[in-house]
Amino acid sequence: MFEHVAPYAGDPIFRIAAQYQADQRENKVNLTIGLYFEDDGSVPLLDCTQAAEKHWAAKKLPRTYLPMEGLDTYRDGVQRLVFGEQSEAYQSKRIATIQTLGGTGALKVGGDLLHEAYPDSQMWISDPAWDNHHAIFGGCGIKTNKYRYFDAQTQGVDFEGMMADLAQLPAQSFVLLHPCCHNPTGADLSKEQWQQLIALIKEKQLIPFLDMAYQGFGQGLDEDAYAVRAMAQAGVLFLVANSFSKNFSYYSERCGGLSVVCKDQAAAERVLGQLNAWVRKNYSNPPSHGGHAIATVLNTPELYQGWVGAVDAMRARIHTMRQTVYDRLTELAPHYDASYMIKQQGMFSYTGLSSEQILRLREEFGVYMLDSGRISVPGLTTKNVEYYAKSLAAVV
Ligand code: PLP
Ligand code: TYF
Repeated sequence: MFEHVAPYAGDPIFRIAAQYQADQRENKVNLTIGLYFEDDGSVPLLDCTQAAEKHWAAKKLPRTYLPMEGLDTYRDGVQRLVFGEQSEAYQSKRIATIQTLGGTGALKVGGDLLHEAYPDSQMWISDPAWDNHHAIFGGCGIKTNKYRYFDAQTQGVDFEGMMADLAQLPAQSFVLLHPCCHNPTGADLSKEQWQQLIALIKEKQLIPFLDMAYQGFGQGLDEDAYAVRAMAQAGVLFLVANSFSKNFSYYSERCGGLSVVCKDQAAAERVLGQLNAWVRKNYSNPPSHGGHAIATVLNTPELYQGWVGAVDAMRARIHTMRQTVYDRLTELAPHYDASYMIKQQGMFSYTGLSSEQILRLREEFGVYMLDSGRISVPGLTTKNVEYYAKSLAAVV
């Protein structure tokens, strides 16, 4: 049986991360997978989630099934965090939200819903992309395509190219967008560019799917949600996947949310029913442990303040590392333009290095980044940032 089944090549990100693990050198640097590390190289377990987990464990509740859509308190917390409590869409109850298995689960259920509702529509994804976007939506039966996104010259967004590509699309095409901290490039749209894009989306009647996996890692929790809130305010109907993997450092608990902004409350109720139908067909209902902890943090003022402080600290450390690399390279290799480190934001940056340079960094210096030249900035710490800057200066 299964003689015809092909081997799985694996995820290229995990493949390079494994190469790093196998490297015996003490001064090796891991800039591969998107994980947030503290300055001592550890992955944090936040005080707020530890407190919430204890609180829940002490209640000794039986582990019965959650509803298909997840916990009400969690879903309400997601809406307030993503859209803002003052949002008209939130207050009019025209958003359908479910608790999902991370951001990935939200993308999958959202893709299933979209493909069933609009079977002839195709999905358009930024070039370059987080590879899994193509895999997930392809798995939903949706044909995926690319729109221009990154300008290698400016190391910023090719906004003209992006707008020109999206302007060609038929009505009801799906467009995958990153509201902040674009993975893999770190290059984001400005507020003015979002406004122009929203106008185009309305004119062409496109269906946006916003994937927000790094809320709080760019400018702040509210600031990073600008695109989501501006779109809701403009009356666009769209989907948002949000992930708590990074901003709660809660990767394996698989916590995220899928929100669908609808015309009115009645439409949101129907859409919630369809989301539940897709959850039922995919995995029946979400797990409760992480969900309870996040719901507790989002609904308890002291714990919430603690969480905001933790996110602020993670973001500040990323900023410091970005600035340090920029400052050191300006001194060590003045001919090399490292301004992308301070212009791009969030977890990732595109270094623009050649394949030869990337390979040399890996083999000669033990500095591991993805083949695309993407670095995960939190792999840098006060201990290794000087070594990273010197290694980079040596290959450029
Ligand atoms: N979307 C993007 C852009 C990501 O980078 C990630 C990765 O972490 C995800 C979605 C998936 O998030 P999760 O790990 O919560 O499934
Ligand atoms: O891009 C990254 O590094 C993160 C982590 O299949 C990740 O998004 C990578 C690959 C994957 C799931 C998560």
